[in-house]
Amino acid sequence: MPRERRCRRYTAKRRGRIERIHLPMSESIKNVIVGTAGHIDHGKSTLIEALTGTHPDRLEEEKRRGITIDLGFAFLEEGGVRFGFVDVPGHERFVKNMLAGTSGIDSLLLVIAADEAIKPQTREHFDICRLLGVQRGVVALTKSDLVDADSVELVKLEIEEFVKGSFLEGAPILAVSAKTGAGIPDLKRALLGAARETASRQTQRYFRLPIDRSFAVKGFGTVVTGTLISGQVAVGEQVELLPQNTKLRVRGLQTGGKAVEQAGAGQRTAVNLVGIEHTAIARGMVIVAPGRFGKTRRVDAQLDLLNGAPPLKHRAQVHFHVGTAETIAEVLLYSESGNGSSPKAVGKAGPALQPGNRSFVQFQLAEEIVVGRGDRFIVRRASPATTIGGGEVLDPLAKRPSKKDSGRVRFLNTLAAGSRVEILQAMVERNVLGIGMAEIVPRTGWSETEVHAAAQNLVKTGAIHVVNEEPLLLLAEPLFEEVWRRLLARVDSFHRENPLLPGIAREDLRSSLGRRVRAETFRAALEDLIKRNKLAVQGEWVKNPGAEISLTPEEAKAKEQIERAFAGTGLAVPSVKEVLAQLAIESRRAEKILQILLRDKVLVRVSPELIFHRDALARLPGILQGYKKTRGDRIGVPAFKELTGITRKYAIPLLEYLDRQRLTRRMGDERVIL
Ligand SMILES: Nc1nc2c(ncn2[C@@H]2O[C@H](COP(=O)(O)OP(=O)(O)O)[C@@H](O)[C@H]2O)c(=O)[nH]1
Ligand SMILES: [Mg+2]
Repeated sequence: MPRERRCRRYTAKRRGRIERIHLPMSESIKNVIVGTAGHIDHGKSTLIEALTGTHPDRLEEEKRRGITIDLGFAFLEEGGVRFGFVDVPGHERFVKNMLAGTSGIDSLLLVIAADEAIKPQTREHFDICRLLGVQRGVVALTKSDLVDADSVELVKLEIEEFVKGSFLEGAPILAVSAKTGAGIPDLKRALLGAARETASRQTQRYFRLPIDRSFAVKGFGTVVTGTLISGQVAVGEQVELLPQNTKLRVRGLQTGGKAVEQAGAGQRTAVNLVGIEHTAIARGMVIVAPGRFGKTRRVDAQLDLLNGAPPLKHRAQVHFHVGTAETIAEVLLYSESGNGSSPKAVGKAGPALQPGNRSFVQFQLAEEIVVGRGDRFIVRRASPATTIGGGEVLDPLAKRPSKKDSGRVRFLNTLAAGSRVEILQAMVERNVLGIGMAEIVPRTGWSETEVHAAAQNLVKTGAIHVVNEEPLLLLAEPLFEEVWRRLLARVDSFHRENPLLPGIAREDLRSSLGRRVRAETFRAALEDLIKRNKLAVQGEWVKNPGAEISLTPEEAKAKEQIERAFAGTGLAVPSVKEVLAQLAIESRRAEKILQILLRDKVLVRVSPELIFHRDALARLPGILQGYKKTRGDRIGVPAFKELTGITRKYAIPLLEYLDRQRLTRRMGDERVIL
């Protein structure tokens, strides 16, 4: 079929597709998640209270010790923006908790005490925010009431130097005091300014919420909370808990402390779930739109090693943090040397990754987690526990590295910098079996609509072939055409080798392709070839459209002789062997001609040794009915022999044949004529 026609058909069928899309959220309010960062005791939690009226420390131990251990949350609605604040612990022992909170933030509130200035966790938290790709924020110079104006100016200079060249370069640095309230209104204004520049989160993508807390609420049951990072969710919907693969129903939703019918990306969200104990859910798990995300133990990524970090060796062990999850991972370094396509990540160690450098890597994870393409992650060293780098997930469902896969680095480059169309093409081309929607969506994070649009584009350029539309299955066009060629060649050779057979059995044709071709691909290619009149189907046989069985004159004569031999003897048929032996042609060809007669049902095989002519068998019902009328419906073997004039050797198989044909039914030694 011409290419244009194929792609028009694809477009036409796509019309009228229905996807589960939520209506846009009715209010025009913008949701922005702000995360704190900074050294312990620099006044982060107190500042959140000064801004929102809510003290974010909620654990008994936090209140008693006066330090933040885990994440805290507070809300503020101001100037058309709904702020969700995530307060993080500053203590170096709780960086792990800090990471879980920081992964979902849109904007940073970097807190630095005027009396202490920049301290170790100021640096580490700031590094983490840079590596997580946070785009904007403000700096609050807290405890300004404790120092004089000159000191404030000095610390400001120090901070300007510190953030130079980062996303915070040029961001407001505001002296505030939670104690006197000085500077708090200015800080709110600065936060609003940053919020206005924040891009709205992707509500059109599929729903995902990494869980940071799970608890029980009296009268409601299990509630989980987290920052809703993409898509939307509504009360009554079904969601999937990963990595467990448990389907659960959403009974209720809260955002900003209020019950809502629907929550969207960029909101701190509490989800009341039906059908699970809160103790079965832990931080690091996610709830997602069913079937749209996959759990993984292998992630291909781009890793940036921090300047101050030690060199990272091939197969080094690290802590891998993404979303609210954390797991131990082994790092395989992909080499970009030479032609840029040899994976070092196979076997032998190469040079270590140097501080300040970037590399493609594979993380082999100790535990299954859920990540999406484009997710930012952080890598920490086990001891001493420090942040050494971070980066971006390129392939969340990466395959095991292999020596044979020489195109991996090129593929990762495409994933890092290519357009959607380029990425889809590369993905399809790297899958000899083809790739389906069920794999494309979790690996790319695109919506089905986006996948279809990119696929249509590639069908037009002739790069890929739509093997199946629903569910979508794509195969590289050259591979599909290869299947065509192989089918045509196989049918051709079959005809050549079996001139007396009408064609090759469908199943034999299918298995000639081997296991590297899916059943769907075989079906689609065969269908195409039939439509294009390159092949034809006759019953279970696939053949060349023009192919007819052509007999030589001797073969035609032999065919007549065989038929006559059986037709002329009624039910007292000759032995097959004898008939074939009398023919002038060789036995193998004679056997084939016999097969043709059997296939055309001129002859009927009644038992392995006995063959009858169809005319002889056609007379039997009449004979039996005549017997039934005069002598009753029972007939024994001797009576049957007498009636048909054949010996016991023939009578028994013939009666069994009649039983199978339901003309008679066996009862003890006799038959009932039906
Ligand atoms: N004088 C003064 N003390 C403050 C200010 N902000 C916080 N503090 C105190 O600093 C201590 C640590 O504050 P906290 O908010 O727990 O710090 P965090 O560890 O960064 O969350 C507490 O005793 C606060 O009362 C401020 O603006 N002025
Ligand atoms: Mg605190």
